[in-house]
Amino acid sequence: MHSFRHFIDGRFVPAVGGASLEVFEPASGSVYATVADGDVADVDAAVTAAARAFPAWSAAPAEERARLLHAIADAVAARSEEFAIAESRDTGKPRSLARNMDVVRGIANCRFFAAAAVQFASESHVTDLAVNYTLRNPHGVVACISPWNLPLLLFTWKVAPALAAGNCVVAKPSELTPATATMFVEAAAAAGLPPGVLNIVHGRGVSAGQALVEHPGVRAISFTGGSATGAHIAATAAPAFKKLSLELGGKNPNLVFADCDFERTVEESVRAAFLNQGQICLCGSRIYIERPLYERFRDAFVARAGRLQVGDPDEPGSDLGALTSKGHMDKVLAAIATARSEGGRVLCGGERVRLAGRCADGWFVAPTVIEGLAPDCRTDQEEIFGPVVTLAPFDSENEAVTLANGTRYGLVASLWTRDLDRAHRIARRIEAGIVWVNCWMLRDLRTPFGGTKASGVGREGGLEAMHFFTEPRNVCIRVRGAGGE
Ligand code: TXE
Repeated sequence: MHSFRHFIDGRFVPAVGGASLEVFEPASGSVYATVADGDVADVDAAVTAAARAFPAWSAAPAEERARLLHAIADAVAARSEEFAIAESRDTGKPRSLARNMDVVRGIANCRFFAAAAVQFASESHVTDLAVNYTLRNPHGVVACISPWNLPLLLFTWKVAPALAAGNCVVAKPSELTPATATMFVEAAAAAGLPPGVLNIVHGRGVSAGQALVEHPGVRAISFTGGSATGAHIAATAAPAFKKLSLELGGKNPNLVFADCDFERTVEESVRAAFLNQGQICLCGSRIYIERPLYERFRDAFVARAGRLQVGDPDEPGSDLGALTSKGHMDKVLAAIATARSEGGRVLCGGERVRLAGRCADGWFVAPTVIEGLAPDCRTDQEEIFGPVVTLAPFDSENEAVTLANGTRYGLVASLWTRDLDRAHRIARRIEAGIVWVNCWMLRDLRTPFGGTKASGVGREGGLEAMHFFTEPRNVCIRVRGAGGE
Protein backbone atom coordinates (compact mmCIF):
# COMPACT_ATOMS: atom_id res chain seq x y z
CA MET A 1 0.00 0.00 0.00
CA HIS A 2 1.32 3.45 -0.87
CA SER A 3 2.44 5.68 1.95
CA PHE A 4 2.60 9.47 1.69
CA ARG A 5 5.49 10.85 3.72
CA HIS A 6 6.53 14.30 4.84
CA PHE A 7 8.88 16.22 2.55
CA ILE A 8 11.47 18.01 4.67
CA ASP A 9 14.75 19.54 3.51
CA GLY A 10 14.45 17.92 0.09
CA ARG A 11 13.78 14.38 1.35
CA PHE A 12 10.72 12.22 1.90
CA VAL A 13 10.67 11.13 5.55
CA PRO A 14 8.22 9.32 7.84
CA ALA A 15 6.80 10.98 10.96
CA VAL A 16 9.38 11.29 13.75
CA GLY A 17 7.04 9.36 16.03
CA GLY A 18 6.36 6.77 13.33
CA ALA A 19 2.59 7.40 13.34
CA SER A 20 0.44 7.29 10.23
CA LEU A 21 -3.21 7.69 9.23
CA GLU A 22 -5.34 5.78 6.74
CA VAL A 23 -6.24 7.49 3.48
CA PHE A 24 -9.58 6.54 1.90
CA GLU A 25 -10.79 6.43 -1.66
CA PRO A 26 -14.24 8.05 -1.34
CA ALA A 27 -15.66 6.33 -4.43
CA SER A 28 -15.17 2.87 -2.92
CA GLY A 29 -15.10 3.76 0.78
CA SER A 30 -11.91 1.72 1.20
CA VAL A 31 -8.40 2.53 2.42
CA TYR A 32 -5.90 2.87 -0.42
CA ALA A 33 -2.87 4.48 1.26
CA THR A 34 -1.45 5.78 4.51
CA VAL A 35 -0.11 9.22 5.32
CA ALA A 36 2.43 10.35 7.91
CA ASP A 37 0.76 11.75 11.01
CA GLY A 38 3.07 14.57 12.04
CA ASP A 39 3.28 16.56 15.24
CA VAL A 40 5.47 19.15 16.95
CA ALA A 41 8.77 17.36 16.19
CA ASP A 42 8.04 17.06 12.45
CA VAL A 43 6.90 20.68 12.24
CA ASP A 44 10.02 21.82 14.05
CA ALA A 45 12.26 19.93 11.64
CA ALA A 46 10.45 21.45 8.65
CA VAL A 47 10.55 25.01 10.01
CA THR A 48 14.25 24.61 10.79
CA ALA A 49 14.96 23.40 7.24
CA ALA A 50 12.92 26.26 5.77
CA ALA A 51 14.72 28.85 7.92
CA ARG A 52 18.06 27.44 6.77
CA ALA A 53 17.04 27.71 3.11
CA PHE A 54 15.63 31.22 3.44
CA PRO A 55 18.77 33.42 3.10
CA ALA A 56 19.76 31.91 -0.25
CA TRP A 57 16.20 31.65 -1.61
CA SER A 58 15.25 35.21 -0.69
CA ALA A 59 18.49 36.51 -2.18
CA ALA A 60 17.99 34.64 -5.47
CA PRO A 61 17.10 36.94 -8.36
CA ALA A 62 13.37 37.14 -9.08
CA GLU A 63 14.13 35.74 -12.54
CA GLU A 64 15.49 32.58 -10.93
CA ARG A 65 12.42 32.12 -8.76
CA ALA A 66 10.24 32.65 -11.82
CA ARG A 67 12.28 30.17 -13.86
CA LEU A 68 11.88 27.53 -11.18
CA LEU A 69 8.13 28.09 -10.85
CA HIS A 70 7.79 27.65 -14.62
CA ALA A 71 9.97 24.53 -14.45
CA ILE A 72 7.71 23.12 -11.72
CA ALA A 73 4.64 23.93 -13.84
CA ASP A 74 6.28 22.08 -16.75
CA ALA A 75 7.02 19.09 -14.52
CA VAL A 76 3.39 18.94 -13.32
CA ALA A 77 2.10 19.39 -16.88
CA ALA A 78 4.26 16.49 -18.07
CA ARG A 79 2.48 14.26 -15.53
CA SER A 80 -0.94 15.94 -15.73
CA GLU A 81 -2.98 12.76 -16.27
CA GLU A 82 -1.25 11.10 -13.33
CA PHE A 83 -2.15 14.14 -11.22
CA ALA A 84 -5.79 14.02 -12.41
CA ILE A 85 -6.09 10.32 -11.54
CA ALA A 86 -4.57 10.89 -8.09
CA GLU A 87 -6.76 13.92 -7.37
CA SER A 88 -9.89 12.06 -8.38
CA ARG A 89 -9.02 8.97 -6.34
CA ASP A 90 -8.20 11.06 -3.27
CA THR A 91 -11.23 13.38 -3.33
CA GLY A 92 -13.96 11.37 -5.08
CA LYS A 93 -14.47 14.05 -7.73
CA PRO A 94 -14.94 13.03 -11.39
CA ARG A 95 -11.61 12.48 -13.09
CA SER A 96 -12.72 14.75 -15.93
CA LEU A 97 -13.21 17.60 -13.43
CA ALA A 98 -9.83 16.96 -11.82
CA ARG A 99 -8.25 16.99 -15.28
CA ASN A 100 -10.04 20.11 -16.58
CA MET A 101 -10.18 22.21 -13.45
CA ASP A 102 -7.85 21.19 -10.62
CA VAL A 103 -4.77 20.25 -12.62
CA VAL A 104 -5.18 23.05 -15.16
CA ARG A 105 -5.50 25.62 -12.37
CA GLY A 106 -2.64 24.08 -10.38
CA ILE A 107 -0.34 24.62 -13.35
CA ALA A 108 -1.81 28.06 -14.06
CA ASN A 109 -1.23 29.17 -10.46
CA CYS A 110 2.49 28.38 -10.79
CA ARG A 111 2.83 30.19 -14.11
CA PHE A 112 0.79 33.18 -12.94
CA PHE A 113 2.97 33.74 -9.87
CA ALA A 114 6.14 33.06 -11.84
CA ALA A 115 5.16 36.11 -13.87
CA ALA A 116 4.23 37.99 -10.69
CA ALA A 117 7.72 37.38 -9.28
CA VAL A 118 9.33 39.37 -12.06
CA GLN A 119 6.61 41.99 -12.46
CA PHE A 120 6.15 42.85 -8.79
CA ALA A 121 6.84 46.51 -8.11
CA SER A 122 6.33 48.78 -5.14
CA GLU A 123 5.21 52.37 -4.70
CA SER A 124 7.14 55.54 -4.21
CA HIS A 125 5.77 58.78 -2.76
CA VAL A 126 7.48 62.02 -3.62
CA THR A 127 7.08 65.42 -1.98
CA ASP A 128 9.13 68.62 -2.13
CA LEU A 129 11.10 67.45 0.88
CA ALA A 130 11.58 63.78 0.40
CA VAL A 131 11.40 60.67 -1.68
CA ASN A 132 9.73 57.71 -0.02
CA TYR A 133 9.93 54.26 -1.47
CA THR A 134 8.54 50.98 -0.19
CA LEU A 135 10.66 47.90 0.16
CA ARG A 136 8.74 44.64 0.05
CA ASN A 137 10.66 41.90 1.81
CA PRO A 138 9.60 38.27 2.20
CA HIS A 139 8.65 37.25 5.73
CA GLY A 140 10.93 34.23 6.13
CA VAL A 141 9.12 30.98 6.89
CA VAL A 142 5.40 30.96 6.14
CA ALA A 143 2.71 28.32 6.68
CA CYS A 144 0.24 27.29 3.98
CA ILE A 145 -2.65 25.18 5.28
CA SER A 146 -5.04 23.86 2.69
CA PRO A 147 -8.28 21.81 2.66
CA TRP A 148 -9.58 18.69 0.93
CA ASN A 149 -12.04 19.99 -1.62
CA LEU A 150 -9.58 21.36 -4.21
CA PRO A 151 -6.29 19.96 -2.89
CA LEU A 152 -3.86 20.80 -5.70
CA LEU A 153 -5.61 24.00 -6.75
CA LEU A 154 -5.64 25.56 -3.27
CA PHE A 155 -2.19 24.24 -2.33
CA THR A 156 -0.60 25.93 -5.37
CA TRP A 157 -2.76 29.05 -4.91
CA LYS A 158 -0.87 29.62 -1.65
CA VAL A 159 2.52 28.04 -2.20
CA ALA A 160 3.24 29.67 -5.58
CA PRO A 161 2.88 33.31 -4.43
CA ALA A 162 4.70 32.53 -1.17
CA LEU A 163 7.70 31.21 -3.14
CA ALA A 164 7.47 33.91 -5.81
CA ALA A 165 7.80 36.57 -3.10
CA GLY A 166 10.92 34.87 -1.72
CA ASN A 167 9.57 33.03 1.33
CA CYS A 168 10.30 29.46 2.33
CA VAL A 169 7.22 27.38 3.00
CA VAL A 170 6.02 24.71 5.38
CA ALA A 171 2.75 23.45 3.95
CA LYS A 172 0.18 21.23 5.59
CA PRO A 173 -2.27 19.70 3.13
CA SER A 174 -5.49 18.17 4.42
CA GLU A 175 -4.91 14.77 6.02
CA LEU A 176 -7.89 13.53 3.96
CA THR A 177 -6.27 14.32 0.60
CA PRO A 178 -2.47 14.20 0.76
CA ALA A 179 -1.74 12.79 -2.71
CA THR A 180 -1.29 15.65 -5.16
CA ALA A 181 0.59 17.95 -2.77
CA THR A 182 3.07 15.12 -2.25
CA MET A 183 3.37 14.61 -6.00
CA PHE A 184 3.82 18.35 -6.41
CA VAL A 185 6.84 18.58 -4.10
CA GLU A 186 8.35 15.59 -5.88
CA ALA A 187 7.91 17.45 -9.18
CA ALA A 188 9.34 20.61 -7.63
CA ALA A 189 12.45 18.78 -6.43
CA ALA A 190 12.90 17.20 -9.87
CA ALA A 191 12.60 20.68 -11.40
CA GLY A 192 15.50 21.85 -9.23
CA LEU A 193 13.86 23.66 -6.31
CA PRO A 194 16.54 23.77 -3.60
CA PRO A 195 16.06 21.62 -0.46
CA GLY A 196 14.19 23.32 2.39
CA VAL A 197 12.48 25.94 0.22
CA LEU A 198 9.20 24.00 0.13
CA ASN A 199 8.41 21.45 2.84
CA ILE A 200 5.33 19.41 3.62
CA VAL A 201 4.27 18.16 7.01
CA HIS A 202 1.29 15.84 6.81
CA GLY A 203 -1.09 15.03 9.62
CA ARG A 204 -4.17 16.07 11.51
CA GLY A 205 -5.22 19.65 12.07
CA VAL A 206 -5.25 19.35 15.84
CA SER A 207 -1.65 18.11 15.99
CA ALA A 208 0.40 18.97 12.88
CA GLY A 209 -1.72 22.00 11.90
CA GLN A 210 -1.83 23.37 15.42
CA ALA A 211 1.94 22.91 15.90
CA LEU A 212 2.58 24.80 12.66
CA VAL A 213 0.32 27.70 13.65
CA GLU A 214 1.98 27.90 17.07
CA HIS A 215 5.59 27.58 15.89
CA PRO A 216 7.51 30.78 16.74
CA GLY A 217 9.52 30.47 13.51
CA VAL A 218 6.40 30.91 11.34
CA ARG A 219 5.72 34.57 10.56
CA ALA A 220 2.62 34.37 8.34
CA ILE A 221 -0.18 31.87 7.89
CA SER A 222 -2.33 31.41 4.83
CA PHE A 223 -5.30 29.16 5.60
CA THR A 224 -8.29 27.90 3.65
CA GLY A 225 -10.86 25.80 5.47
CA GLY A 226 -13.90 25.95 7.71
CA SER A 227 -14.88 29.12 9.62
CA ALA A 228 -14.64 27.42 13.04
CA THR A 229 -11.08 26.28 12.29
CA GLY A 230 -10.25 29.75 10.95
CA ALA A 231 -11.47 31.34 14.19
CA HIS A 232 -9.37 28.93 16.22
CA ILE A 233 -6.26 29.64 14.12
CA ALA A 234 -6.81 33.39 14.48
CA ALA A 235 -7.11 33.05 18.26
CA THR A 236 -3.89 31.05 18.38
CA ALA A 237 -1.85 33.23 16.04
CA ALA A 238 -3.02 36.72 17.00
CA PRO A 239 -1.13 36.97 20.33
CA ALA A 240 2.11 36.23 18.45
CA PHE A 241 1.21 38.96 15.89
CA LYS A 242 1.46 36.62 12.93
CA LYS A 243 0.13 37.84 9.65
CA LEU A 244 -3.04 35.97 8.70
CA SER A 245 -4.98 35.31 5.53
CA LEU A 246 -8.14 33.29 6.18
CA GLU A 247 -10.34 32.06 3.35
CA LEU A 248 -13.30 30.40 5.04
CA GLY A 249 -16.77 29.13 4.35
CA GLY A 250 -19.63 30.54 2.32
CA LYS A 251 -23.40 30.35 2.04
CA ASN A 252 -23.60 32.09 -1.23
CA PRO A 253 -26.74 33.68 -2.65
CA ASN A 254 -27.73 33.41 -6.27
CA LEU A 255 -30.25 36.13 -7.24
CA VAL A 256 -32.33 35.38 -10.33
CA PHE A 257 -34.36 38.23 -11.79
CA ALA A 258 -37.30 37.73 -14.15
CA ASP A 259 -35.46 39.51 -16.99
CA CYS A 260 -32.48 37.11 -16.96
CA ASP A 261 -31.29 35.04 -19.90
CA PHE A 262 -33.36 32.08 -18.76
CA GLU A 263 -31.59 29.06 -20.27
CA ARG A 264 -28.14 30.27 -19.38
CA THR A 265 -29.17 31.19 -15.86
CA VAL A 266 -30.65 27.75 -15.21
CA GLU A 267 -27.59 26.01 -16.66
CA GLU A 268 -25.08 28.09 -14.72
CA SER A 269 -27.11 27.94 -11.49
CA VAL A 270 -27.08 24.14 -11.67
CA ARG A 271 -23.32 24.21 -12.23
CA ALA A 272 -22.88 26.69 -9.34
CA ALA A 273 -24.91 24.43 -7.04
CA PHE A 274 -23.41 21.04 -7.84
CA LEU A 275 -19.90 21.36 -9.27
CA ASN A 276 -17.46 19.22 -7.27
CA GLN A 277 -20.50 17.76 -5.43
CA GLY A 278 -21.20 21.24 -4.04
CA GLN A 279 -17.89 21.17 -2.17
CA ILE A 280 -16.55 24.54 -3.31
CA CYS A 281 -16.68 27.52 -0.99
CA LEU A 282 -17.98 29.53 -3.99
CA CYS A 283 -20.99 27.29 -4.69
CA GLY A 284 -24.33 29.09 -4.93
CA SER A 285 -26.41 27.25 -2.35
CA ARG A 286 -29.28 29.70 -1.77
CA ILE A 287 -31.16 30.54 -4.94
CA TYR A 288 -33.64 33.42 -4.73
CA ILE A 289 -35.90 33.87 -7.74
CA GLU A 290 -38.10 36.84 -8.63
CA ARG A 291 -41.65 35.65 -8.02
CA PRO A 292 -43.05 35.87 -11.58
CA LEU A 293 -40.30 33.50 -12.73
CA TYR A 294 -40.31 31.23 -9.68
CA GLU A 295 -42.24 28.20 -10.90
CA ARG A 296 -40.77 28.16 -14.38
CA PHE A 297 -37.24 28.42 -12.99
CA ARG A 298 -37.86 25.82 -10.27
CA ASP A 299 -39.25 23.26 -12.71
CA ALA A 300 -36.42 23.76 -15.21
CA PHE A 301 -33.79 23.68 -12.44
CA VAL A 302 -35.15 20.49 -10.88
CA ALA A 303 -35.43 18.81 -14.30
CA ARG A 304 -31.83 19.66 -15.07
CA ALA A 305 -30.54 18.65 -11.64
CA GLY A 306 -32.37 15.34 -11.99
CA ARG A 307 -30.51 14.62 -15.23
CA LEU A 308 -27.07 14.90 -13.58
CA GLN A 309 -25.30 11.57 -13.43
CA VAL A 310 -23.95 10.54 -10.04
CA GLY A 311 -21.39 7.86 -10.78
CA ASP A 312 -17.95 6.31 -10.62
CA PRO A 313 -15.46 9.21 -10.85
CA ASP A 314 -13.47 7.19 -13.39
CA GLU A 315 -16.41 7.13 -15.83
CA PRO A 316 -16.36 9.99 -18.34
CA GLY A 317 -20.15 10.36 -18.09
CA SER A 318 -20.22 11.06 -14.34
CA ASP A 319 -21.23 14.64 -13.49
CA LEU A 320 -20.95 14.13 -9.74
CA GLY A 321 -18.64 11.79 -7.87
CA ALA A 322 -18.43 10.95 -4.19
CA LEU A 323 -18.20 13.28 -1.20
CA THR A 324 -14.68 13.43 0.18
CA SER A 325 -15.16 11.72 3.53
CA LYS A 326 -17.68 9.50 5.29
CA GLY A 327 -17.90 12.09 8.09
CA HIS A 328 -18.69 14.79 5.57
CA MET A 329 -21.34 12.66 3.83
CA ASP A 330 -22.99 12.04 7.19
CA LYS A 331 -22.94 15.80 7.88
CA VAL A 332 -24.59 16.53 4.52
CA LEU A 333 -27.27 13.84 5.05
CA ALA A 334 -27.93 15.24 8.54
CA ALA A 335 -28.36 18.71 7.02
CA ILE A 336 -30.98 17.30 4.60
CA ALA A 337 -32.81 15.71 7.56
CA THR A 338 -32.73 19.10 9.31
CA ALA A 339 -34.20 20.75 6.21
CA ARG A 340 -37.06 18.24 6.23
CA SER A 341 -37.69 18.83 9.94
CA GLU A 342 -37.76 22.58 9.28
CA GLY A 343 -40.60 22.04 6.79
CA GLY A 344 -38.56 21.95 3.59
CA ARG A 345 -39.99 20.06 0.59
CA VAL A 346 -37.35 17.95 -1.13
CA LEU A 347 -37.99 18.32 -4.87
CA CYS A 348 -35.28 15.93 -5.97
CA GLY A 349 -32.48 13.90 -4.41
CA GLY A 350 -32.40 13.97 -0.64
CA GLU A 351 -30.59 10.70 -0.12
CA ARG A 352 -27.43 8.68 -0.39
CA VAL A 353 -26.90 7.04 -3.78
CA ARG A 354 -25.92 3.37 -3.78
CA LEU A 355 -23.99 2.43 -6.88
CA ALA A 356 -23.12 -1.06 -8.04
CA GLY A 357 -19.74 -2.75 -8.35
CA ARG A 358 -16.59 -1.17 -6.95
CA CYS A 359 -18.52 1.92 -5.83
CA ALA A 360 -21.12 0.00 -3.77
CA ASP A 361 -19.79 1.45 -0.50
CA GLY A 362 -18.86 4.85 -1.89
CA TRP A 363 -19.98 8.12 -0.32
CA PHE A 364 -22.38 9.43 -2.97
CA VAL A 365 -25.26 11.85 -2.37
CA ALA A 366 -27.87 12.77 -5.00
CA PRO A 367 -28.19 16.41 -6.13
CA THR A 368 -30.80 17.75 -3.75
CA VAL A 369 -33.18 20.68 -4.29
CA ILE A 370 -35.34 21.96 -1.45
CA GLU A 371 -38.07 24.65 -1.30
CA GLY A 372 -40.48 25.99 1.28
CA LEU A 373 -38.02 27.13 3.96
CA ALA A 374 -37.92 30.40 5.91
CA PRO A 375 -34.73 32.46 5.40
CA ASP A 376 -33.62 32.24 9.02
CA CYS A 377 -33.77 28.42 9.20
CA ARG A 378 -30.59 26.47 9.90
CA THR A 379 -30.59 25.04 6.38
CA ASP A 380 -30.25 28.53 4.92
CA GLN A 381 -27.89 29.84 7.57
CA GLU A 382 -25.26 27.11 7.93
CA GLU A 383 -22.78 26.03 5.29
CA ILE A 384 -23.65 22.50 4.14
CA PHE A 385 -20.84 22.20 1.56
CA GLY A 386 -22.54 19.44 -0.38
CA PRO A 387 -24.91 18.92 -3.33
CA VAL A 388 -27.79 20.66 -1.57
CA VAL A 389 -29.49 23.84 -2.70
CA THR A 390 -32.58 25.74 -1.56
CA LEU A 391 -35.01 27.78 -3.69
CA ALA A 392 -37.20 30.67 -2.53
CA PRO A 393 -39.08 33.52 -4.24
CA PHE A 394 -38.59 37.27 -3.68
CA ASP A 395 -40.73 40.26 -4.62
CA SER A 396 -38.42 43.27 -4.82
CA GLU A 397 -34.82 44.26 -5.33
CA ASN A 398 -34.62 45.36 -1.69
CA GLU A 399 -35.89 42.03 -0.47
CA ALA A 400 -33.39 40.22 -2.69
CA VAL A 401 -30.50 42.19 -1.19
CA THR A 402 -31.77 41.64 2.36
CA LEU A 403 -32.01 37.90 1.74
CA ALA A 404 -28.56 37.82 0.12
CA ASN A 405 -26.99 39.60 3.10
CA GLY A 406 -28.97 37.67 5.69
CA THR A 407 -26.34 35.18 6.84
CA ARG A 408 -23.13 35.48 8.83
CA TYR A 409 -21.14 34.65 5.67
CA GLY A 410 -20.05 37.01 2.91
CA LEU A 411 -17.91 35.23 0.35
CA VAL A 412 -19.50 35.56 -3.11
CA ALA A 413 -22.84 36.28 -4.77
CA SER A 414 -24.18 35.83 -8.29
CA LEU A 415 -26.92 37.86 -9.86
CA TRP A 416 -28.71 37.24 -13.11
CA THR A 417 -30.38 40.14 -14.90
CA ARG A 418 -30.29 42.02 -18.20
CA ASP A 419 -30.74 45.34 -16.38
CA LEU A 420 -27.29 46.88 -16.12
CA ASP A 421 -28.36 49.61 -13.68
CA ARG A 422 -29.80 47.02 -11.36
CA ALA A 423 -26.60 44.97 -11.56
CA HIS A 424 -24.50 47.99 -10.54
CA ARG A 425 -26.94 48.97 -7.76
CA ILE A 426 -26.98 45.50 -6.25
CA ALA A 427 -23.24 44.91 -6.61
CA ARG A 428 -22.68 47.93 -4.35
CA ARG A 429 -25.01 46.64 -1.65
CA ILE A 430 -24.05 42.97 -1.42
CA GLU A 431 -21.84 42.05 1.52
CA ALA A 432 -19.42 39.74 -0.28
CA GLY A 433 -15.85 39.66 -1.53
CA ILE A 434 -16.93 38.86 -5.09
CA VAL A 435 -20.13 39.66 -6.98
CA TRP A 436 -20.61 37.83 -10.27
CA VAL A 437 -23.09 39.29 -12.74
CA ASN A 438 -24.50 36.83 -15.28
CA CYS A 439 -21.75 34.34 -14.52
CA TRP A 440 -20.35 32.15 -11.78
CA MET A 441 -16.76 31.27 -10.93
CA LEU A 442 -15.40 33.22 -13.87
CA ARG A 443 -11.93 33.75 -12.46
CA ASP A 444 -9.22 36.23 -13.34
CA LEU A 445 -6.23 35.41 -11.14
CA ARG A 446 -5.31 39.10 -10.83
CA THR A 447 -8.50 39.99 -8.93
CA PRO A 448 -8.82 40.14 -5.11
CA PHE A 449 -10.18 36.81 -3.87
CA GLY A 450 -11.68 36.30 -0.41
CA GLY A 451 -14.61 37.10 1.79
CA THR A 452 -16.08 39.33 4.47
CA LYS A 453 -17.81 38.51 7.79
CA ALA A 454 -17.45 34.82 8.73
CA SER A 455 -16.04 34.08 5.27
CA GLY A 456 -12.64 35.34 6.25
CA VAL A 457 -10.02 38.01 6.53
CA GLY A 458 -7.69 39.23 3.81
CA ARG A 459 -7.55 38.59 0.10
CA GLU A 460 -5.64 36.21 -2.13
CA GLY A 461 -4.81 36.51 -5.82
CA GLY A 462 -2.56 38.78 -7.88
CA LEU A 463 -1.07 41.75 -6.12
CA GLU A 464 -3.01 40.98 -2.93
CA ALA A 465 -1.15 37.70 -2.55
CA MET A 466 2.22 39.30 -3.26
CA HIS A 467 1.41 41.94 -0.64
CA PHE A 468 0.33 39.31 1.88
CA PHE A 469 3.55 37.36 1.47
CA THR A 470 5.78 40.43 1.88
CA GLU A 471 6.35 42.97 4.63
CA PRO A 472 6.33 46.60 3.50
CA ARG A 473 9.07 48.89 4.75
CA ASN A 474 8.99 52.59 4.06
CA VAL A 475 12.34 54.20 3.28
CA CYS A 476 12.24 57.99 3.50
CA ILE A 477 15.09 60.06 2.00
CA ARG A 478 15.25 63.76 2.55
CA VAL A 479 16.14 65.72 -0.57
CA ARG A 480 18.01 68.88 0.35
CA GLY A 481 17.45 71.89 -1.80
CA ALA A 482 14.46 70.48 -3.64
CA GLY A 483 11.90 72.27 -1.41
CA GLY A 484 13.52 75.68 -1.68
CA GLU A 485 15.79 75.11 1.34
O1 TXE B 1 -12.09 21.61 7.54
P1 TXE B 1 -10.91 22.20 8.38
P2 TXE B 1 -13.09 20.42 7.87
C1 TXE B 1 -15.95 24.01 5.50
C2 TXE B 1 -17.08 23.07 5.15
C3 TXE B 1 -16.78 21.87 5.96
C4 TXE B 1 -16.24 22.51 7.21
C5 TXE B 1 -15.38 21.63 8.06
O2 TXE B 1 -18.30 23.62 5.57
O3 TXE B 1 -17.91 21.10 6.21
O4 TXE B 1 -15.47 23.59 6.75
O5 TXE B 1 -14.41 21.00 7.25
C6 TXE B 1 -6.43 21.95 8.99
N1 TXE B 1 -4.69 24.32 13.20
N2 TXE B 1 -14.86 24.01 4.54
O6 TXE B 1 -13.28 20.26 9.33
O7 TXE B 1 -10.80 21.55 9.71
C7 TXE B 1 -6.90 20.62 8.45
O8 TXE B 1 -6.01 19.59 8.81
C8 TXE B 1 -4.20 24.30 11.94
C9 TXE B 1 -14.78 25.14 3.68
O9 TXE B 1 -12.64 19.24 7.14
O10 TXE B 1 -11.08 23.66 8.35
C10 TXE B 1 -6.93 20.92 6.96
O11 TXE B 1 -5.60 20.87 6.42
N3 TXE B 1 -4.77 23.63 10.94
C11 TXE B 1 -13.53 25.20 2.95
C12 TXE B 1 -7.43 22.37 6.92
O12 TXE B 1 -7.17 22.88 8.23
C13 TXE B 1 -5.91 22.96 11.19
C14 TXE B 1 -12.83 23.99 2.58
C15 TXE B 1 -8.92 22.52 6.63
O13 TXE B 1 -9.66 21.72 7.50
C16 TXE B 1 -6.46 22.95 12.49
C17 TXE B 1 -12.99 22.93 3.55
C18 TXE B 1 -5.80 23.67 13.52
N4 TXE B 1 -6.25 23.72 14.78
C19 TXE B 1 -14.01 22.96 4.46
N5 TXE B 1 -7.59 22.21 12.45
C20 TXE B 1 -13.31 26.34 1.99
N6 TXE B 1 -13.24 27.57 2.51
O14 TXE B 1 -13.15 26.14 0.81
C21 TXE B 1 -7.73 21.76 11.17
N7 TXE B 1 -6.71 22.21 10.41
